[in-house]
Amino acid sequence: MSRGMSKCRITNTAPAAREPGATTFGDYASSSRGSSEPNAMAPAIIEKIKDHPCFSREAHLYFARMHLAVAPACNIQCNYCNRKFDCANESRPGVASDRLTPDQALRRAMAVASEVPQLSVVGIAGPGDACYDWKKTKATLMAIAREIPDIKLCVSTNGLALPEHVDELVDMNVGHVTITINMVDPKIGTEIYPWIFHDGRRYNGIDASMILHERQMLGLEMLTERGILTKVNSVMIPGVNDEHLIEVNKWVKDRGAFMHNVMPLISEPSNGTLYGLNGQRCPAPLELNAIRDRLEGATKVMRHCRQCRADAVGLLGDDRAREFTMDQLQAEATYDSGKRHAFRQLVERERLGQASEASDATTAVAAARPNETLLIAVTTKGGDKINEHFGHAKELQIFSVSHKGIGLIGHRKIDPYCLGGWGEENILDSIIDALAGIDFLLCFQIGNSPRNKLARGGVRATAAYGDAYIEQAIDALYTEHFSRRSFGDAG
Ligand code: CLF
Ligand code: SF4
Repeated sequence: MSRGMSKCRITNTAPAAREPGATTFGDYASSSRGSSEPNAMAPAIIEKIKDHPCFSREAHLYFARMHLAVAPACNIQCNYCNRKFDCANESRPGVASDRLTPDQALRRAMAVASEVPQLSVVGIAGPGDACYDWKKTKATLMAIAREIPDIKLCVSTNGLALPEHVDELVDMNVGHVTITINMVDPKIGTEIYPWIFHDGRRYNGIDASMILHERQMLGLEMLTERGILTKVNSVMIPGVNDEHLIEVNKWVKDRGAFMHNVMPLISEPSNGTLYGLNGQRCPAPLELNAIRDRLEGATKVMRHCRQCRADAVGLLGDDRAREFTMDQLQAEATYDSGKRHAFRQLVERERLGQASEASDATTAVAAARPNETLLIAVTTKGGDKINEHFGHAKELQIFSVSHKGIGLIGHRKIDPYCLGGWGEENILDSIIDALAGIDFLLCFQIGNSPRNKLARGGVRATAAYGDAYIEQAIDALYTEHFSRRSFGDAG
């Protein structure tokens, strides 16, 4: 399980060009038509990522994952982790309200797969380590594969116990594995890991980090050799491994990692982690973005991670776990694939239209105009559309647009402005803080009062593109902005 989050509410601020490392459907749609675009991908890879919400940015607009918290035991200690801490309102890795047996996990998965049409992936991400707590992980994955055969299986691990289970992962048709790798220099590892438990004994200090490093590299190589798609998660810890992540990226790229996800450290003192208690700071949004920009290259850089709970359910950023607690489930679960199949057909049709429109929008912007970057915040419920009311939004997706194109650069969490039908002024103030550096806000609807206050805070908000595709709307806004037409909005 990987963990680490910040109390920083803003996760990105700096502008970037079109997210070169991230995958959009436009990218792989064109590659399937034989394009020579740099992002062109083999059809087999496209097939693996096109409905995995973490391995494809575009897929996360449509598809959901669920985590089954069956693996509470862990074989290492990270200084950013305290598994005793739990809060139903916390959204971060390692947090889980229920620890499930494999039988309970199967019931929950069948209920969610029958009710959540977007569900495409079942993952085991702790709340300890999936490969160390192997019996429960394996029993759960086998049961899911038997009862819900059309679902993708995904595992997240610290890597220490990974090598001995790689062949079983292959046998169970687990297609995606994430390894949390925070260092490739064991000296740096001593500042992150006080101990590990391996081969029946405990190791401390440099020995612990040396063994962990060797096992992580071996596991990654074995997965690559066997054709399992891998993602590496790294927790960015300022002053400890921030610059070192460049080196980590080289090592994992050389060993075939498909994607690298650098996540900000979360170090709340109230979580009781060593870092939290010692005052270790979390990275500033600009620092995080700068590292991600420097990693862009052969390995894709993930920018849409939401640092999910170990029992998360639903689209990234829209957790539905509380709808599927064990006490709400039927004693006898059955799986009905109808909703998921109907949704998939809908998405296929939608994607065909969206891909060409997004591609046209990006081409139009790239062919444009002044060398200036705009930062645009968008409220969305999914489907790549501007379809969320400003007052209901819990997060903002942040895009940059310049003559280089359009790209997602991250998201910022906010509290919903409308509570019980009324706008909360103190929440609006915090939203204005979260919008620091943003030029425009595009949403489905917004009232006059918050729109005027946002304008005084320097953010021009509009509902003029409500229900439009995001990239089309950004293209239209960019064109309008630089042709200096008046910027009107009906609210
Ligand atoms: Fe879960 Fe992780 Fe599989 Fe995704 S999450 S096990 S790869 S299905 Fe995704 Fe959540 Fe980020 Fe993880 S957004 S924390 S990267
Ligand atoms: Fe916590 Fe273990 Fe995951 Fe580290 S690997 S974050 S100690 S559960």
